[in-house]
Amino acid sequence: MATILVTCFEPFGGEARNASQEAVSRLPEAVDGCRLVREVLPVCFGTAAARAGQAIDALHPGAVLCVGQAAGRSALTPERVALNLADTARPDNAGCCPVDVPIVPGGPAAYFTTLPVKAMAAVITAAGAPAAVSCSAGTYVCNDLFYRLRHGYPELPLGFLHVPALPGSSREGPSLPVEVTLRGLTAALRCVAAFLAGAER
Ligand code: PCA
Repeated sequence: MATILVTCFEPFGGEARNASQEAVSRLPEAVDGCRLVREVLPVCFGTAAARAGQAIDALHPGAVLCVGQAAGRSALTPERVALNLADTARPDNAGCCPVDVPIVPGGPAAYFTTLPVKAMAAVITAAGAPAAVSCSAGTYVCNDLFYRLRHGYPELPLGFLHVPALPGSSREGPSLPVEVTLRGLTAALRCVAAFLAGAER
């Protein structure tokens, strides 16, 4: 049975909850013949990817889907691009606040996802959750994780999905109930499972 590693993030930025963690914790043990292994990551530049890397090295998953919260977005957004740039005015959970620095000095400016983002967006929509392909994962910890993993595991089917904040979170702006996010996330993972089955054939 193939394994899909699904990572999410702990709360950050003074919020009590992170929508990615709430949704990922509600996932079933398996979808469409793929075992799902969950990992909660710290919102820390570098450390998040190191922890995810340990899980990848231990599990040898067939695919990895990293999930994070994007406050301000109203849809689930599979990310197309990881940028070689860390730039934030908001410290991470360890107090790090990189400005205008490359994630991997000398590394490529960007990596594309190796997951089928358009198909994922289509199945999320079909499952009744809002979805759109995104071309920017930002320049904070989510992008840092995505870039470092694409850099370190170039052959692995690997991508990132941003999800909206939860209703009642401390930030103003759009939100989505966790049940809706979970429905979309499950559909996206089914799509990844089908992609893996197709790749094995
Ligand atoms: N979202 C942040 C980091 C952790 C999370 O859930 C981001 O988009 O970078």
